[in-house]
Amino acid sequence: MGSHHSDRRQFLTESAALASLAAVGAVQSVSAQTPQADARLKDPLAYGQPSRFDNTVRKSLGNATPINDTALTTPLQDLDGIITPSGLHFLMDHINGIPEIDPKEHRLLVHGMVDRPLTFTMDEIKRFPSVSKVYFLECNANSRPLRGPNGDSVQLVHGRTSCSEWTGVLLSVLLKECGVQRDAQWIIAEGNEANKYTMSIPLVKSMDDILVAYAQNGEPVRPQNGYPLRLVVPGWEAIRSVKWLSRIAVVDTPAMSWHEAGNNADTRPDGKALGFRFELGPKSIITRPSGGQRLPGRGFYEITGLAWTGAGLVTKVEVSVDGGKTYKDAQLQEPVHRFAHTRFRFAWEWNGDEVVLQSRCTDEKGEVQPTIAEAAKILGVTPDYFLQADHFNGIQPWRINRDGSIQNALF
Ligand SMILES: Nc1nc2c(c(=O)[nH]1)N[C@H]1C(S)=C(S)[C@@H](COP(=O)(O)O)O[C@H]1N2
Ligand SMILES: [Mo]
Repeated sequence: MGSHHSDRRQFLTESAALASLAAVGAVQSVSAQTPQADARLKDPLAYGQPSRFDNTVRKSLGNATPINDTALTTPLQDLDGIITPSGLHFLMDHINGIPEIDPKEHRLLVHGMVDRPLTFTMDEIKRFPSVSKVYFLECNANSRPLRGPNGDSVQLVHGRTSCSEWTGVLLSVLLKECGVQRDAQWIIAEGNEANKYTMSIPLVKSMDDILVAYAQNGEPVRPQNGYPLRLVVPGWEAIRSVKWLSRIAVVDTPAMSWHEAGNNADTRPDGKALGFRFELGPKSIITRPSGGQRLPGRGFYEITGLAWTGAGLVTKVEVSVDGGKTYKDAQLQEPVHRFAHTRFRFAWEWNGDEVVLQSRCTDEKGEVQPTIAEAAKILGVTPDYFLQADHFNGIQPWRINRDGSIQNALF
């Protein structure tokens, strides 16, 4: 482990892939080109803000859990297209306060079962070939609570998912740089907030498509979303997408950290824990019209919403306007990206009767979004399990009453 505090020169000599980049010459330090943060505060045009007539904002779930969580939800009902503006990305933190990290001081250490333990500065990470991908994140606790004062709001129930264009370097590139040893099976990723949030991820996924991201929608990742560096693990429960990433240990067994073996391993009624759940199932939500809204009268409406799946591509979204008796294909808005939110639209004429609207997603693996009854069966629980537990990807019905008001029709 002695060599992991390599200086810049040692990093470059040890790095075969970067040798040619070094010859290109010095790229000016990115941080040196960034204006002072207070320039933004002094000049409202230095960094643009939404119109003062627009009040599209995140909402807090309050004390969602007994620990010191921050839980802020994306206003899905107010957004269009598939990109979540960075300032509206949902937030889930198991900490008190956001770490303030100077990117010049930040380091990523990769060590453990590797031939060459290395530390990377932010400038070094940005010299590797970069990748930009549109990926959603969804908290494993999304779509909870389904009942109670929050149950009628698409934002408060389902707003713990967002979608950004993330830019960074593939984790596999950094791991190859260090030379992963043959018996390695897992990585343990750690954030550098005070309590060192820790997650284990199988090496197979780590060598595949995980991003070590420094940019979100074209600008540096927001402080709350992991500035200056975070993992983005496409298609998997967002608990693995470690923010403020500062250490990766390559190992042969998972850490069984509190966040993966305690807090996020829900216990079923039979006493078995739902630990190490990775890939998210197919899911879709009608965001307009949705709970808490009110239709002004009969006539034409465009039903719209979002679909996503841990399998990769959303291949079909169907909409039912009769509570699931019959479904018709919705239109998918281009471009459709793998592991991204997919926008769907469906033209509809409301005749003023009470109706139940719902959507159903099918993905590239041929998996179909389940009803709540089917979802419960998959986990071996009863539907009311989802009133207090995680991992709900069931169909969300919204009831439109004769007066145009809309409610959650699940419970
Ligand atoms: N370091 C660190 N990483 C973290 C967390 C955290 O508390 N600390 N929360 C995790 C959880 S539970 C989720 S759902 C996602 C949320 O990412 P976001 O806040 O950028 O939306 O980050 C994950 N990564
Ligand atoms: Mo989460």
